[in-house]
Amino acid sequence: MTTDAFLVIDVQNDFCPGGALAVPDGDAVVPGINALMAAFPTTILTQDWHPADHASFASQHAGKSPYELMQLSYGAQVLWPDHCVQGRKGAAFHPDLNQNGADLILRKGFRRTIDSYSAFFENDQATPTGLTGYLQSRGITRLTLAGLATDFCVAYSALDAARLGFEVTVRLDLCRAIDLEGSLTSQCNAMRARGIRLET
Ligand code: VGL
Ligand code: ZN
Repeated sequence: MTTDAFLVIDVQNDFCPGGALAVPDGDAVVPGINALMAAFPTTILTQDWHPADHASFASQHAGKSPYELMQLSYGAQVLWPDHCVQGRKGAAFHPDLNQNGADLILRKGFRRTIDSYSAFFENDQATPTGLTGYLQSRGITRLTLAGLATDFCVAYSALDAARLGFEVTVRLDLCRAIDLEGSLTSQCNAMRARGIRLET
């Protein structure tokens, strides 16, 4: 069990009802995530943490609307409503999330020109966040993921973790999805194909 960690993705106000990029029913995951923390020796929280002029925001591109695709330097990027701006209320964790239970809070997406869905690599799939080293140096080999959103930051993190050789479980019952044009189904299929265990 000491080789296990619980990785809780982006349970922040902007992804909960009333937030700037609200995930339907997003806040429903909070009680179950809090309860599950007690079962793990290590819990890590991630926090989407963007500058106000972040390149993933549709507002930064003339004539573009949220949820459109755009080519950025590293490839295709979905454009989002402004969300999780550093230091603002929308970027704060949901007030009921147990932050005291976390060993590490990892911020991501703080570079203006590049998004970071995954907790391991930014969206160029090359720039590391440092999480791999943290986990490996602590001897962690198995990860359980939960949080928001299933089909973006949770799935990207789970897929990277599996590629890096971790044994990965995603607690779908403790995740909620954005589901853009079938993204929930396609990401669940991709995770299954990678050998990730999806628990409901
Ligand atoms: C996320 C879109 C943009 C997520 C973050 O946490 O899934 N999605 N930024
Ligand atoms: Zn974001």
